[in-house]
Amino acid sequence: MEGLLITFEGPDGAGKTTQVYLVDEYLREKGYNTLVTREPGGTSISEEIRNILLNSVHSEMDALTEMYLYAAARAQHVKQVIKPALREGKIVLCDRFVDSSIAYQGFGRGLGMDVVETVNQYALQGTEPDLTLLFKMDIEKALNRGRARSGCLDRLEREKLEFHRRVYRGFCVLQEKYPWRIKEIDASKSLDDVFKQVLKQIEYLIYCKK
Ligand code: Z5A
Repeated sequence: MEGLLITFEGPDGAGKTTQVYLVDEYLREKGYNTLVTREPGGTSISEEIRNILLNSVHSEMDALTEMYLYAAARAQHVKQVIKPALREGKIVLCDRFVDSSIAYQGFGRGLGMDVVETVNQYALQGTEPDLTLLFKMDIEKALNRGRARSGCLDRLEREKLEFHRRVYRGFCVLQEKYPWRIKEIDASKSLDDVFKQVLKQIEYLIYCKK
């Protein structure tokens, strides 16, 4: 089977990371070759960029700088990690990807979808997700879940609720624009229930690609 890129998207604290690891364990047990990675991050350069992006010290960061830094981290990640893994036939499970840039920088920061998509076309180098699981739930509840877990907030988590609402709207617009790729997961359910929804989508994708 050719490689597959599956991305996990949605508001902060919706349960994406938890599900990435559950899926990884499940697929490995079934004998699939998987790779878990994340954005921003996934390479040493991209992880350094992540530290700059999330550091709450940089409260003066301009929206354009932010967009380019996410795209720069992505360009390195795609070239160094994602493309080689896909060539090797791996199932790549990526915790956030380009849709987060469109939602957070395009809608949240107000740069607009077109600008962010255009800049990211270069970063993506022709790579597109085969499936995107969009974790949807009440954003306040999701943010509270994340905050209960980590305690201290990064630069984006410190943004006002209104910012996170615009981001969420961005994800919904993307879902309407790319319904064949972006599948909704009801993230308000229990861990097991969310896992069942996630597996249903992934197993269908694997069945279609066989
Ligand atoms: N960002 C951007 O602006 N532009 C971009 O292009 C990209 C990213 C790629 C990265 O943050 C930040 O960068 C992010 C978007 C922005 N900022 N914000 N805000 P990150 O990688 O550090 O964090 P995150 O991706 O936003 O997610 P997170 O905090 O790790 O949350 P999560 O992965 O969705 O949730 P979780 O860690 O799996 O679970 C959170 C808690 O809920 C935890 O205690 C779990 O045990 C619990 N949980 C999980 N599932 C459930 C269910 N079903 N029920 C009850 N409790 C649950």
